[in-house]
Amino acid sequence: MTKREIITLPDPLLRKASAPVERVDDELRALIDDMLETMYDAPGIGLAAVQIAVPRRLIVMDIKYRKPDEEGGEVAPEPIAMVNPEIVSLGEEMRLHEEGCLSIPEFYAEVERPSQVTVRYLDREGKQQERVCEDILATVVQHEVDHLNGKLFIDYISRLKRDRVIKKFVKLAKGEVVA
Ligand code: GNR
Ligand code: NI
Repeated sequence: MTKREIITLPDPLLRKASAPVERVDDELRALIDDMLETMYDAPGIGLAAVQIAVPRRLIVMDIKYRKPDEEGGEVAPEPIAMVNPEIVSLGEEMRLHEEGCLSIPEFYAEVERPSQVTVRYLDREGKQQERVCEDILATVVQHEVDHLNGKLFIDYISRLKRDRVIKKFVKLAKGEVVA
């Protein structure tokens, strides 16, 4: 397994739609393992392939794992990989959750999304699965599927706040000092 570099704003790849995965083979499983290693190391609870500059429709998640030195650590990992995920239904109830993104480091904002979604996807063996995701997993899976469509959680906040955070990352990329 290899830890990969995570791209950040304003990398234009983050705004591109990812292409479907054509076959689930050993090469794809190796990519899934690299994504999991990258996510656990970050640490994060989700990662889309485009965040490691691979614009394919593939996401990984684990809402349980914490690094052993963190509070509530040493929980067994429960990795989930979804190939070509499709949200087939959304629940009516909404939930508000403070989101962050490994591609927008150190910025957090509350986002309201459905608290239950049903996702259809291929698992790491290429078998079609359907899974009902609730609560935090519902939030994360929607955040990850958004990445596959070039959408970021800052698209749900006010334009003023979004422009401010984008500007900060543009300056940072240019090597300018940010207050
Ligand atoms: O690690 C992450 N935490 C998180 C918290 C609330 C809502 C979504 C997320 S996903 C994020 C990792 C990431 O950027 N995935 O794309
Ligand atoms: Ni993200």
